[in-house]
Amino acid sequence: MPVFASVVLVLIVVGALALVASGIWWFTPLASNWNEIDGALLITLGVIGIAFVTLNLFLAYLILRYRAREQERAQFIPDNPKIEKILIGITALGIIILLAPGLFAYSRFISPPRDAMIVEVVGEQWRWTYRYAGPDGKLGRAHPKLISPKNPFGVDIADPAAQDDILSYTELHLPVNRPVLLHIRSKDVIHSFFIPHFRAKMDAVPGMVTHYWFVPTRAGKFQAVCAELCGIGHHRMHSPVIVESLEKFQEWLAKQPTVAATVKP
Ligand SMILES: [Cu+2]
Repeated sequence: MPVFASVVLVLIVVGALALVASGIWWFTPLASNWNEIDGALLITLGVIGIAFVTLNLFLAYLILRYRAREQERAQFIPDNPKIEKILIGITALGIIILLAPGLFAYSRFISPPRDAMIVEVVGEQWRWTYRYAGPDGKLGRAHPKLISPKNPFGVDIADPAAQDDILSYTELHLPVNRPVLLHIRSKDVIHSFFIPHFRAKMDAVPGMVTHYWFVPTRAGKFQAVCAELCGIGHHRMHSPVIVESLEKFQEWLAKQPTVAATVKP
């Protein structure tokens, strides 16, 4: 039995390494500025990979080396402060290496540049909708209390800045190579707005506005999904993200409905 258990552990390690090496579950190609987030993910993979391989091979060795044998007797060692100190030191170092790069990346992820274009993302069971600031460059006020069938975003139409806001009920279009700041809201439960190619994700929480920013660096069609199990229709809560030239983007935007034209009190 110990031989079998050791062989299984070694096979699990070899299988996991082969899976990583084969690349079938590797990241999708990056389409934003966040290679720093990829860096943090790779460091995490490295640290947990080393721990996984080392611990499992060590366990396989222990199972074999110290299996029950007649001529050997177990020794009682209640504690070993020296080994405990070494293990605490290695664990602490591992946790610091795991956390630090992510914290630096996160602080930049939520600190948008001043010239970022603001787009509002509103999640509901089970779709994503979007609101763009109109020519004035400002999103009008919105409040959950104002949400109604005729005013699905809860926009305050008394606010002059709201009149020219532009609504999209299906797709998120973005110009390539321009910083975008998303303001994320939810109407009902907690969702999470995730664009895997951009390495960008944040919870949409009812009652608050969360945010992150990125620069789409590649034109093309991507997908935003919900990354929070949010009910029975969670799996179909996704929406196309189209990154295109500034001209094409403006052309598309001009065809979308404005608040003034569609939202009535
Ligand atoms: Cu959701």
